[in-house]
Amino acid sequence: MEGLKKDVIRHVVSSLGSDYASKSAYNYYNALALAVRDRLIDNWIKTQRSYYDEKAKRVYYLSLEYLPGKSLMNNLHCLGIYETARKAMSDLGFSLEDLAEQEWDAGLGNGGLGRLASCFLDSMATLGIPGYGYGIRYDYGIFHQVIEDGKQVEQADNWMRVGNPWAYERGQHLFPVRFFGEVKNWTDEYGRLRHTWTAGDTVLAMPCDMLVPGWDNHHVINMRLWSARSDVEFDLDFFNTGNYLGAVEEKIFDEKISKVLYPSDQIEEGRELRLKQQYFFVTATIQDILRRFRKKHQDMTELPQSVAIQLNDTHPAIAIAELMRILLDEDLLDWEVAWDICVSTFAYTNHTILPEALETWPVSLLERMLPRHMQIIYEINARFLREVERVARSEDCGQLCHRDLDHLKQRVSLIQERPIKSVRMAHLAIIGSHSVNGVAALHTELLKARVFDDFQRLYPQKINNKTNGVTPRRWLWSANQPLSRLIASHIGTGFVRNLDELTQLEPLAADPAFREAWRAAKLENKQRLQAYIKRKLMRELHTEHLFDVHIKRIHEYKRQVLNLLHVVTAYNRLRHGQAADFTPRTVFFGGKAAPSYFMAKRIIHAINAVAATVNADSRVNDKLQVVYLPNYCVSQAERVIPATELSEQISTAGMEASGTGNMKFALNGALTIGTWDGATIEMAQAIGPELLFIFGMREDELVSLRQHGYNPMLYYHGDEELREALDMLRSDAFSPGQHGLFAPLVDNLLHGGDRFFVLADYRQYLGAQQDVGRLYLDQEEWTRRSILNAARMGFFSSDRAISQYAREIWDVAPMAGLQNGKGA
Ligand code: T68
Repeated sequence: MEGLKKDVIRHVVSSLGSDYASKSAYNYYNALALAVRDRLIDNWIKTQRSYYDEKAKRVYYLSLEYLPGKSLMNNLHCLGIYETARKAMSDLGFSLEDLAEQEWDAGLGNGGLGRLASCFLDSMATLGIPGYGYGIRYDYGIFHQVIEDGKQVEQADNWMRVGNPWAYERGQHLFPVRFFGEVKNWTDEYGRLRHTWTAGDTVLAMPCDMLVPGWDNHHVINMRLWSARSDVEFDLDFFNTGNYLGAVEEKIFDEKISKVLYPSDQIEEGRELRLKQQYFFVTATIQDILRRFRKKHQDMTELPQSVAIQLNDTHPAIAIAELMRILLDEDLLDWEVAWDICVSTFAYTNHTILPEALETWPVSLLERMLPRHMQIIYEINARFLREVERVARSEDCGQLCHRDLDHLKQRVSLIQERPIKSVRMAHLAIIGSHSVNGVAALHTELLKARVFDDFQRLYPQKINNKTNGVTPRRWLWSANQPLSRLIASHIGTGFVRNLDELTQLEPLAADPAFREAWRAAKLENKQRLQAYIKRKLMRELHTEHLFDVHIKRIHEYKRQVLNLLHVVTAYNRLRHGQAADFTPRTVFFGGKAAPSYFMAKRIIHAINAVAATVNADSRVNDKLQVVYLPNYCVSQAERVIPATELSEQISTAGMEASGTGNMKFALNGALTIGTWDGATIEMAQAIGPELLFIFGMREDELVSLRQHGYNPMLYYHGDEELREALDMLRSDAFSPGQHGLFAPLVDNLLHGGDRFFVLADYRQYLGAQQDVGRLYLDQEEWTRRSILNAARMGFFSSDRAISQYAREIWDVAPMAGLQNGKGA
């Protein structure tokens, strides 16, 4: 401890240039972070060296998004120095919790996809897998959400304004990134046509490294994030021609590339800057991968034995064309050889079946910005369509393909003609990869049967499932110390590395003393949340209420509106005196809406309007409260999830690819009210469906309902409580003076086809909520189920997921000596 204290003081003085006697929490947080980073960097260097020494096959995870959240607590826990740090900082006059508050969340992602990437890096580090995360260091991460007059207002997230003590900026290792320009043809000595891309504009990619430690194993992997730097300073002419301000403007223009994260999830943002970001990221990453590979290899055909590249959705899929370009134009390989290398190296993960989220780029834009890549994509397509023709004519594809060959070719082509001629990035990713995976069993089945059914017939081995997982280090151990300590006191700490060990809790569910201790831990978390809400929102929570929580991005398919209709119905019953047996509850909502997503923003407004009415109504507010948690983010989830008793996972069946929040809640002992969707299905199967509150129509039932003509008006007319709730929303019951404010929401349900079947599931949802309320009154049974839920969540560790990727997709093994955890 004395060592750590000395290091912190030294950093306050010599790294931050401050007086250690002036007790600034900001300085002491930064100094502590630097002292922790010192303890990581030796192991990071040793880890990187060992990869070279052992000629290890490396895994590169390419993701435009990461959501690491805060690093301090997680890193202290991984290093096993949390207690030491707590005491050291207390000696210096600080509470560790307060210091941790100084850190800004690294919000370099939108939601589940970005958070999954961060969980996966944590697992690679813990399992000893030679992995690297690659991404973009956005200057502005996901916007900061404030609620003003009930509405979402976006503020810039200038997360690095106060510096980032965790990152190493490596300004000396810059990679050139080129755009535009033209392609020149030439003939090589064997008479073959060759191509050279002479590009117009150049910017530079600067690496910023963040260290990702494994759990208690000395293995530290790298997350390398690229930041755009202008090459203007390198081109002295620019400054010397006298156009100084012009040169500076150009510099600013170049550096715009990594300025801001696109804040939309589940819709495609077809903007030129977004494509620039993607290519900027991809070419810098591929150059870096090949630089490392070429240190030990001359023969490019050995690449797939040394390198696996995982594409996190299609956002980095242009990497396939980029690697082809390098192999063809720089290494001068033949097409077939280059293509084999690509396909064997790449693998692609799909995260959505929503058609509006499948990425396409206009051919005209690609031709201008990346002309050589567009040529390569055309050539990939021509060869692929010839192959399709061959397979379709062969016996093994059956008559179906054959008869309909032209249509089949149009459907699978990399190019779609309408509404504008564009490249389908998912098709490029499928064809250019040896593995295509979905993120939960149902999602993968839907990919095979619906979205990519043609590809499933063409390549029956390619599409596979890897159900998501979450890291127990952050989402149980670090976020929920009260519960973790209780668990550890009975079964030891092995579960942090091997989550299956939680099954040892099962017998304890029958032990009344253990149940009481479990409830005490939950209560401690609820009180902690209560204190936080009081500080942040100046609201008093009732900890004896059932804490019912719905936090995730706001999206119609996630159906926050269904939850809201339940709240309005409960409010009506209480008002009308029809709910004598109502179990008191506080309903929490939280989540960001894409700034351009009108309906999602209106949903936020409606939730806040209903909350204002309910909370102000003294007839009901001792029994029902509604809280909107502004600015939902990773660190907020870490506070809220451990305090949650009921987890809302109520997406339209078939629409949520997996979900990962669902896993975090159950792991922390919340019971789930949910639909038969995404990974919630597998959770129900692992836990026992009777221990969750499953309701609503299943995916196949919705398909048939849609086919037979779904008429939401039937539900409206047939259900009095539903009608009352919708009419109140449509009139100005919750928006006095602003008549019609929420009419678009209601009209969308009643007259817009209710695409997400809110009305169809309303009655069943109410029934399930009734069951929840009843069970909560029996605290012994509730607690028993809570324990069993957590005990059976072992499968949903990201360690299991990453082990499967490693074995079944990447063909990599953990580093020697790290398989069983402890490092040398
Ligand atoms: C999520 N996808 C899935 N996308 O919705 C969720 N999209 O079911 C799943 O659990 C999770 O991925 C992990 O597999 C997203 O989060 C995005 O954030 C996104 C971002 C940009 C463009 C499109």
